[in-house]
Amino acid sequence: MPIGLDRTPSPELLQMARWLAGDFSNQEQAWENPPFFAQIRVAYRPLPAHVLGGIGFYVEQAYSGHLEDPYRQAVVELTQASAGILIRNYRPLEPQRWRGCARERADQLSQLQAADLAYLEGCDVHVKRQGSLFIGATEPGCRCCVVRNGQATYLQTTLHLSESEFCSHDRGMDPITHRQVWGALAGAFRFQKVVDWQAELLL
Ligand code: CYC
Repeated sequence: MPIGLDRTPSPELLQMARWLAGDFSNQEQAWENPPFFAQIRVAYRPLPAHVLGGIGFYVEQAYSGHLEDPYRQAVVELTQASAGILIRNYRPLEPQRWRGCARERADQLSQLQAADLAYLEGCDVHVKRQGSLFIGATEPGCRCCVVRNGQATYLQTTLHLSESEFCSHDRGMDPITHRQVWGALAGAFRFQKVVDWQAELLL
């Protein structure tokens, strides 16, 4: 943890954590617009406080018929920064060990340690509260490197979080042309919470 970072969660940070804690589905959007939006589930499972020392989530994103085989596993840490909220992104070093822990095997997350994670440099998401919304984007600098289908890209993501919706738009961009290589072509994914885990934040 960087020296000087304030660990006391602000009311704003707690609000964001409560809205984020849950299992989300974009079923409505996928039904409305099937060619453009696959049906996806995204789970933000609260981590026990001892894992990162603050507010953290274990994340699994999967196609809705294949929850057992997530295409992305991550850990995010919500921290208070002077200019707003900063989300640090991590990748588990042994993803297969944690597969399924977002939903069925969540009790095993108590075994997770900081040493099991690699911090993803350049992938911090900067978030600001605007009225009843949290709005965020990856830090500037094109440094969040993601290799997908053998192609080097950098990730540019945007986030809109309210009490009822989690909207995100992950786009992989070509580092030279800055054109979009992967990610939704028809705008953001719109997720609604189908299971609420905010009681697990124990704050
Ligand atoms: C990757 N999505 C990422 C990465 C970030 C985010 C930072 C790069 C780091 C990583 O690989 O874990 C997104 N991080 C976020 C967001 C927040 C955050 C939104 C705010 C809470 O802290 N993503 C979607 C779609 C789907 C998708 C449903 C289809 C486009 O939201 C895919 N995201 C997706 C993929 C990757 C990714 C495939 C790359 C995973 C890989 O490394 O292969």
